[in-house]
Amino acid sequence: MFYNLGLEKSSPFIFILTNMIDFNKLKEIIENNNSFLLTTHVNPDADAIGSEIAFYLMLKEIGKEVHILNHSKTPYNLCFLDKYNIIQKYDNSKHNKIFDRVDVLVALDFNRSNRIVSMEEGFINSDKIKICLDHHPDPEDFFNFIFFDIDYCSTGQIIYQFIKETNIVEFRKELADNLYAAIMTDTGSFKFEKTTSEIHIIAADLLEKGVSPTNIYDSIYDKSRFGKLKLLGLTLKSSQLYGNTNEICFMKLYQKDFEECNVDESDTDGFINFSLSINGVKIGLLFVELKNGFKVSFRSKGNIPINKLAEEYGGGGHRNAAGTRRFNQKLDEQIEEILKRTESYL
Ligand SMILES: [Mn+2]
Repeated sequence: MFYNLGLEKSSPFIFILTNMIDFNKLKEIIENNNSFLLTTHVNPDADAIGSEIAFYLMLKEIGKEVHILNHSKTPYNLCFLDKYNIIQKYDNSKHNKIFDRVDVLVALDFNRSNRIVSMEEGFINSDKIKICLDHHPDPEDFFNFIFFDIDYCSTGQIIYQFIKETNIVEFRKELADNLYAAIMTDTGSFKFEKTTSEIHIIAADLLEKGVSPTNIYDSIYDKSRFGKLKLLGLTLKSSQLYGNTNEICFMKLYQKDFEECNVDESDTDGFINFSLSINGVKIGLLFVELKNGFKVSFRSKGNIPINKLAEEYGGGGHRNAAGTRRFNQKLDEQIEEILKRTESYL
């Protein structure tokens, strides 16, 4: 059962059944095809990488040809998930033919083409089957099939549920490790809103498969390089309250800060959350100057739909956590305007 939300040929089929994804259709696509290209969003997090590796392991186990190509290099704290160095960084001159060589293109943990930056053109212009497994709202319509629901805490949870319901492969520890990493991080270590009793049951099941929560947490969060701590210091030092009611807290980082601390963009993971740790603050922003533009991370509390604000600037995300990237634009020229727009969301 599914709702066909698009009648026109160009519209994707969206498989949702009262908050459940139609896994039989996904299984059918997997069974009827032989080669797959998996990819995920720029600056990947553990849900992105964990989902890719889990999906890879599953497809390999049933004898498929699988490639993983990403726009970004895997952040160093997530490399432990990619034990066999399967993930390759996309290089247009080397890989541009792959989009038409495989049977199925699989988008994991993103639903907008601009999230894959250098791979965007090849991906959307391919005439192969394009599928999306994701938990972000408002998917774009360049996919043939979208398996998504915003009630899932993570893309990892979707893959977990798929394997559970279809028994397509046996649930091995390696698979469990990757899905646990995905779920743990996307729930903010089991504290965000979508941390339901069901999520804890899933976590318990993954622990039964041999996952060590201590090892996974330690690998992701407690093996940072020293420069990250220095960078956090600069980030916190930059924090300011904004607006008549002081309900907005923003922080900013510049390229010179990264150079000073000898770190990169991936080391800002988690910093944005400090902006919401202040009593009374309802919206947090982190501005980060990039080599070729800047990015903004947005967080909000309660019912403030901060993804709508991100959308105004070409980005997107979840209701309480979103972001955007502005290429070839100057951070300092836009901060004030973005903060003014932010105030209108209070
Ligand atoms: Mn995710």
